[in-house]
Amino acid sequence: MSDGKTKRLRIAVQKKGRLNSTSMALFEKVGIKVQLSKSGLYCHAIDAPVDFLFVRDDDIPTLVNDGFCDMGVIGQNVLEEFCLSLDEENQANNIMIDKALGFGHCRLSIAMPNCKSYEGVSSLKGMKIATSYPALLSQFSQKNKLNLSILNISGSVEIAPNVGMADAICDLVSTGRTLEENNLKEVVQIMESQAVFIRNKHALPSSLEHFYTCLIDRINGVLQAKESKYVMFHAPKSSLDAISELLPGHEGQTIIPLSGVDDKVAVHIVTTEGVFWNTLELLKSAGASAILVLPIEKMLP
Ligand code: PRT
Ligand code: ZN
Repeated sequence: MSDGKTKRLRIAVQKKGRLNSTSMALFEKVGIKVQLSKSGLYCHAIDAPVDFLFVRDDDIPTLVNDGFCDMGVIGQNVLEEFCLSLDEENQANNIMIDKALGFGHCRLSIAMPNCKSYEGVSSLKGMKIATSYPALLSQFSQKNKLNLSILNISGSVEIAPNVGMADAICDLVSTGRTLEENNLKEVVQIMESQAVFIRNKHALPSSLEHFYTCLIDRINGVLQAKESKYVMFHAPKSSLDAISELLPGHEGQTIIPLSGVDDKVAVHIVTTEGVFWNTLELLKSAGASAILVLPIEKMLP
């Protein structure tokens, strides 16, 4: 674990790449600010007992599993690949997933050249497939009795079929553009992934455990606030209940009298789901007026 004497949490974050800036923006939102130098691999947070270690994402599970870092932000895809390789080597798994973070969404899929036919998973039998996720692909192969030959390569997987190195690939997909550019089609999805906050399961010193609990509450608050909206409108008293029910995921409502108006009230509602234009139009046609939808920055239950 991180050095007990200094009583600071050590969190591993990707140094460069897709998860870096969103991870650091999340930490800033929960009140952990850092001054980053461009080359910095390690930095102290300003107002919180936290140090960040900036590394390649592939190293994060090992750092957390071995206790050099207490926590980390990582894609589920990298984490699951790591956990399977621990199992294969009969090594202890000390990692717990604490929180799915709602960013870095992608899927791990098998893709084949457009020109080859695909008629279900059994079409893949005996194929040579290039991937950076050999353990996940091997698990898929065994489950589906495909007897795949797995070519483990660390980057530019998508070129493998075009240069004759493999029949197909197993790689991350988000928009699908990379596959399209390489004349490949996605045929099977092996897993869905997003960024997760992980920790080493061994206990922290008690003062840090308390800080950590607050940190998770704050992360929950930020994630919930992202989805939630504060909605205000005026409504006739007679149709108040019907109008409020139109808002998805609404949790209680505050009713405020309007001075000089007897038959209408002002209503304030927090909804935990998105509010779309058609919902506002429904509110309006049910009698609501002066409708305002505001974003929520922070929430604590
Ligand atoms: O240098 P380091 O090792 O730290 O970074 P990296 O190059 O290994 O990872 P990086 O930054 O590319 O991705 C970090 C994490 O972001 C991944 O482990 C995933 O959890 C998540 N993520 C989300 C993605 C993608 N979307 C993604 N589209 N990771 C990679 N891609 C790549 C994919 O490999 C393919 O080359 O983007 C291409 C496909 O994208 P589309 O949009 O064309 O489909
Ligand atoms: Zn990586």
